Formats: sequence, C-alpha cells, structure tokens
Amino acid sequence: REDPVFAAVDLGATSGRVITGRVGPGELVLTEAHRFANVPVRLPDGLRWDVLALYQGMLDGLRAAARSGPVASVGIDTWAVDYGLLDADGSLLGMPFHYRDDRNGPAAAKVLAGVGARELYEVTGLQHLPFNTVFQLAAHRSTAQWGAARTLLLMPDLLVYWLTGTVGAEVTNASTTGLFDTRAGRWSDALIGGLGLERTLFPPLREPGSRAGTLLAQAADFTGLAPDTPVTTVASHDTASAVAAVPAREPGFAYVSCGTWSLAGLELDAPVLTEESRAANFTNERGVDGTVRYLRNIMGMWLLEECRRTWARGGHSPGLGALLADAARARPFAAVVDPDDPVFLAPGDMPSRIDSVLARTGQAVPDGPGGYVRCVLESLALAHRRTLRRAAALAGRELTHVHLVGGGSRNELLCRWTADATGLPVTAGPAEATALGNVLLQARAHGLVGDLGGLRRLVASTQELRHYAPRGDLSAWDRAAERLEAARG
Ligand code: LFR
Repeated sequence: REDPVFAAVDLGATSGRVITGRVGPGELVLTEAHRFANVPVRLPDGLRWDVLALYQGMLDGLRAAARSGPVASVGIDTWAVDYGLLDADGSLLGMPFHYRDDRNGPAAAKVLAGVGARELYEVTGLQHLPFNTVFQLAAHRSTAQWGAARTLLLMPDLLVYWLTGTVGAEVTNASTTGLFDTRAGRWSDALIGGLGLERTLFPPLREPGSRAGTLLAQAADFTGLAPDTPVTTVASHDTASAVAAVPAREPGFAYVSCGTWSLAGLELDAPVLTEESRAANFTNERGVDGTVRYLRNIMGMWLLEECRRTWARGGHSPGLGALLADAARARPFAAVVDPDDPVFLAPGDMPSRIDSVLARTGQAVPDGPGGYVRCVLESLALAHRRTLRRAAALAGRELTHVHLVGGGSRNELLCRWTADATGLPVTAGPAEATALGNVLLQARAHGLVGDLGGLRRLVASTQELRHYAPRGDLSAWDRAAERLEAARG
C-alpha cells in the first residue's frame, strides 16, 4: 500500500503554491504540483489582494495534485492579519485589502488613542504593527460596505469557506488580529465590545488538526478530487506552520523563519506580557498545541525582493546568483540600516529609500547593486542577532543554537552572516518549512505522526539541512551593531 498524500496550499506574498506531501514511517517527501504569481492590485481606494486569482490558482493546483494520485486531505495556510467580509448571504464584500496599504497608520493611531497600547498588549500580547487586523477594521468601518458585513474571515479561512461552505477562525491566525485574548485562548469579548465591533462578526475558533469540512461539489468537480476529500484545519498562519516544522531535536531552540519577513524568536509555553516585552515590541502569537510564538517581525527578504523589482523596472535585472556573488565581494560593513524602519514597509523604490536612510544616518550610499545587497543582508543578520538576544533576555532563556528556515535559508550569505553575527551555530533549512508544517499537521490529524517533537524529528531526519559554525571574531559585528544602535538614536 502506498503512503498517503496530503495537499498543502501555501500562499505567500509573492507566489502561491500547491505542494503534495507523502508521509510514512521515516518518509516525508514534498512535490510541487503548481506555482502561480500573487500580484496585488492597486485600486483607486487602496492596495488589494487579487483573491479570485488566488482562489483559481489554488483550484488549478489542487487539480494538478489530483492528477498525480489520490489526495487524503487538503490544508491551507497564508500570511496573517488580512481578511474578507461576508454579507448576510455569505457573499464576499469587495476585494480584501493588502496589509501594506497605507490606510492603516492613521487608523492605528485612532484606536490607540481609545484603548491604549498597554491595555491592548496585556490582553492580546501582540506586537504593534500598523496593519494588525484591529487597526484595519478601524479604517474599514468608515466604508459603505461595513454596514452589510456579517462575518469576518481571515484569508485562509475565506479560502476554506469557498472550498467547503463552512465558517471558522483558525487560532494561530486569529492570534494575529489584535482581538484575541492570548491567555484565555479565545476572542476577547471585552476588546471587541469595547471597540464597538459586533461580536457576531467573529466566527467560532478552530484548532489545527480538526476537520474543517469536505469539498463542495463544484470544487470536487473542477479539481477532480474525491467529493468526500476532507479539508483539514492546519496552522493556517504560515509562520505557525513554519515553526511547527523547525527541525529541532530538543526544546529551547531559537528560530528565524525567513521569507518576505524574518520572524525571529523562541517557542514558549506561556506568553510574556511584561512592559519591557511590549516596549521591545515582541509578540505572543499562538503556535501549534497551545505553544506561544514569542517573536518579532523583521522586514526580511522584502528589502532585497523590492530592490530587485525596482532594478527590473529600470531595465536592469541581474540574476540572484550574480547579485549575491557581487555582494560577497563588496566591502564589509560599508553601510548598515535598521530593517525595522517603517519607511521600508510600503511597496516602491527600495534603493532610494535605503539611500535616504543612509543619508539620515551619515553613511555613504553603496556602489552598485552588490553593495545594496550586502547592506541589506548584513543589516538583516544584525537584526536577527539583536532580536534573538532580546527575546532570550525577555523570556529568561539562553541562546545555544539557531534554526533558520524558509526561503531565506537558501541564501548562504544570510545564513553564514547570521551565524557570524550571533556567534551561534546555525542550522539552515528546510526552505519549505511552511509547506512541511502544513502537510505534517494534516498527517497528524490522520494519525500518522505523533507529538510536535516527533513531527520535528521526522523533518530533521528526512530534509536536507546545512550547518554553519560561527567564525571566530565577533568584534566587527559588535562594532557594526553599535553603529546601528547609534543611528537608531
Ligand atoms: C509572514 C507573515 C508574518 C506576518 C506577515 C503579515 O508571511 O505571515 O508572520 O506578520 O506575514 O501577515
């Protein structure tokens, strides 16, 4: 008998994929069935996700998966915080907003004038990001659509709804909204009521591992999947799926989930809700099995991706390999920036924004693309170091080892410099941590793998990993870190 195959739908900020995973004793093999671009669209009233293209891409991907053999279940993960609103008929009201839309900043300030950042943190434990759902909703309320809204569905839950007709809110993602009580593990009725939001907007919570439903006839017909194919609730926040698949052999590890964002932190049993933690802007998002993802967002490979898009618009598109080779040859520590600078958040010309930050901090602008890439990667390595050290200090833990997972783990310079800057051994990979986490949660729901530890051991023993020992002298990194601190003011 063949080992069962699970289909993971993993939508990222730049592309969506459907990946199948074959799981058996000592076996975990991923195959990409379909990949499609995710291109946000700027409408006159804001930056939107093309959710119909994403849904169609997912269906095309599931059809490709079905052609390769029987599929035991489907699971869906995406980025966090974004949502669609349904009316009383269950129809989607407009295209969901993109979290990089700039309506959120002013709305966040308004909400915080009412609730207070401390009170919000005490309940939700969520880092402040201007695009947290709670702030997006404050902006959305002034629209005509709002009066018709009856149900809020986060992105993965919206896609599950279109596949199955069932409505729910998966907890790892609900914990990124700013309306979730992190200690109680429930929607915060007090916050929802206090902000004047209808409690009935927020659907019942779902735990990863539960069954969301089975395919609606139209989805089964189109994809060729069996009509009774279950859609399993996975850790639908992509970062939660990635952390579940960190190939750690024992607890106490630190991680950086590195893609469009770098999410750097620890896995804890309980949230850290101190004032120091809030001031350092650490988040307590839900992980699998009630764990806490204690981490901070760092702007991540977005800086590099957006530089490359800017250069391509100017007719200059060197391949990534050539750029990285140039970066390796560029002068070390010529320029460093704080990746967390809010100026980098919106889409647009990234090299000019780096120039403006360098001018503001009295540094010379890089000489050519390789210099920019070096600046970005060294700055990210420094941000990884700073964030992991802060996380450990705030949580009362010691750092011994870093796991770098996600697409960024393919970037050897980033892995190497993260090891050198932190002075810690780095294990790099798997690059497909999110899809693995998605597949493994489905496999576990089907009784194939054990607890979180067992699941991680299966990743460690089956996936290709690379190891980076820190290279001696930390002092150059210390000096660069000091320069950066001084520039941050
Ligand atoms: C990563 C991620 C981060 C979240 C950001 C926006 O893909 O999900 O965890 O903060 O996207 O949703």
